[in-house]
Amino acid sequence: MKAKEGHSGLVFGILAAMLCSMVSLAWAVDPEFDRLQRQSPGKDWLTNGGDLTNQRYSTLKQINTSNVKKLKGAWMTRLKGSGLGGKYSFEATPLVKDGVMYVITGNDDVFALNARTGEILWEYWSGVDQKISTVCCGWVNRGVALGEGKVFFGQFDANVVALDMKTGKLVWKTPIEQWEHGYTITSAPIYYDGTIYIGISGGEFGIRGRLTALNAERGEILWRAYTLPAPGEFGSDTWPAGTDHSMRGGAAIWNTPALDPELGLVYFATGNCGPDYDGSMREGDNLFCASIMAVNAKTGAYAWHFQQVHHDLWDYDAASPVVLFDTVIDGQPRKGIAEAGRTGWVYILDRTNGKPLIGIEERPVPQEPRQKTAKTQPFPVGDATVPQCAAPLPGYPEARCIFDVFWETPVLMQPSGIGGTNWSPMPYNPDTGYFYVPGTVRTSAFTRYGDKFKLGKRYDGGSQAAPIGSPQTGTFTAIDSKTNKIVWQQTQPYRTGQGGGSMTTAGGLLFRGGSDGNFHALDARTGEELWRFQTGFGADAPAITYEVDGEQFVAITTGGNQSIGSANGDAVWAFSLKGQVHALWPPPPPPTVAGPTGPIAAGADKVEIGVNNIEYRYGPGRIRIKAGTTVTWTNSGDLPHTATDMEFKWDTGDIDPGQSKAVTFDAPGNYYYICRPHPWMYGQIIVEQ
Ligand SMILES: [Cu+2]
Repeated sequence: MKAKEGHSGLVFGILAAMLCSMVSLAWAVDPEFDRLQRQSPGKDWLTNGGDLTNQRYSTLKQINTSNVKKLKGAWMTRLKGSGLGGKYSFEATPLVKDGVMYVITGNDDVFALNARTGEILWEYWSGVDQKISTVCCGWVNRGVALGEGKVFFGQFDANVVALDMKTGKLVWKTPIEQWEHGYTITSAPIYYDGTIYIGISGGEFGIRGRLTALNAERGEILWRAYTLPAPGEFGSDTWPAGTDHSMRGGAAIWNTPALDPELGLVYFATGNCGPDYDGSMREGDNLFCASIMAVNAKTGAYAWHFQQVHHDLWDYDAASPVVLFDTVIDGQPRKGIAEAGRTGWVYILDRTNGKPLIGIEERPVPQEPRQKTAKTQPFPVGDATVPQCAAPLPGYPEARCIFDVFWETPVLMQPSGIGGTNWSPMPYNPDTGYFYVPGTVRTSAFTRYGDKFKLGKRYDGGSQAAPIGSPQTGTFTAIDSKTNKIVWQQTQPYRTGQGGGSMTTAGGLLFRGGSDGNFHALDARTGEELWRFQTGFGADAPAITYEVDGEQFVAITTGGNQSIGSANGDAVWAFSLKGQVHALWPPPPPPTVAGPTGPIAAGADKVEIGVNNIEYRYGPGRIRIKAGTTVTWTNSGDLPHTATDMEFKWDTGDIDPGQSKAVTFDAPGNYYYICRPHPWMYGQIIVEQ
């Protein structure tokens, strides 16, 4: 009787499964595309992360550890000056389908190239408003999505756009927010089963983060999954009762989601809490800032969350894309998800329920009552990929470790708020079982000051400038997914967590770009460098690989990163074993210490900001004046900037585009200053008697 019941149950189960798959096939709009993106990429590279897992692992192995040293340039194409200029970064992952490459630049312009020859087939110029004033961290776009014969992407003006894949003609355009309210889009969407999933940026502008789902055919908004709970919703008790702080609490989504079709969940990581460095008004853990989240892929309903940083005060976003992987732990098959945080740790969870897979301990941390600090913070079992304590520096009374506290006196801490791992992706290779983690080593002087919320204005409540002369370097690390421990690690001369995009293959290789223009192939097992090639521009974007007419290619966009200071450009490079194109001269390398650079202009009393389309620069950056001189700053850029003394002795306040502000210097001395919203902009004034 029992056995019979079991049997009929099994038959019913099989019938139900068949019915379900028939139903989903009948409903799927592009079932062939969905089938392809459910497996590791081979001939084509179909999503930002290679497939729905974001592993960036290709099954191609024509190029492998034994022959990679013969790799040469196959072609290099310049994208007609799109994204060329100091305000831009080139962070895009190109996509390839059926021999055509689709690539988007930092100006949201899209190009289709012949993936075998590099010839431009069509181009779409976004015409995006150059006066958008809510750009946080440089003009970037991390990539497009494909499906249903269309190319999908987000723009700075918070529009989501669909183009015809064959012609580049506009199919639909949907505003999902207003840039004037602080919302911009920099991340690549994913497509699955007729739906576009896309995050939104603006964590420095007092936004309410969310994942937006749109109908891929017509562009209408299907639902929004908010990353900040409304009063009364689950998680709202982690914000002060009776306030609406969570409605401007940040938790942006800076990167591409992943999707598990079997579990029916879409996964993403969220950004910092707003205001970034001022927790005084937002007592509580502040869900769902700095978290990994899972929501129902059909409805957007909350499934689970794991918060990496409670009550974030350090700009410790989870900005790198989540990675789905399958593993075996204690003999049991497990479904994993991992994300490399700005804290320098990799967070490894069970993607069915969000519980730690290897172990993450809540430990007590230092307290600062005025900042309403969380009592404990999560410490993952395993190794961090960057140092988590700052070294002392002259002029700073305090050098502290991760999760330590600050108020209005600057305190040195590591990691800085830009990493560990910033937006750069972390590939996973199932053959080695390793994650490849780019890391930034940088010290920040954290300071809190009050900031009033104003719609569409910068809202960060403090600053985290790197002290003048402090080193800015990086690490590149293989982490064992079974132990969360370092297998091998390489120190890097540059801030690798802000670039250092990489990709891995079944040929046993790991391809990694460098801010000095070099593109490297490493042995994925040992990290040994097997090949390098000078691309001539900052090679900070993630690489891809694909096949056309039986020939394997490796490609990378090289156009630098304004935040790192690597060489700007508009190039796409492709490589193959039959390549004939030689390397370029090395570009100027990015700075490896923080501070103003260039000659000192004697007697100059005028400083221009954003001159020559270099948005984030003072010109001249260093001046020498006599005591009693009035210095005038004029903003020729597109964004509001400030000139703010690093010790907060003087401050121009906001200088809007086209405006000027002046400060008179009576006391002799050496004044270093930064731009408050862009603390990587440095200036120096030497005042003589
Ligand atoms: Cu600025």
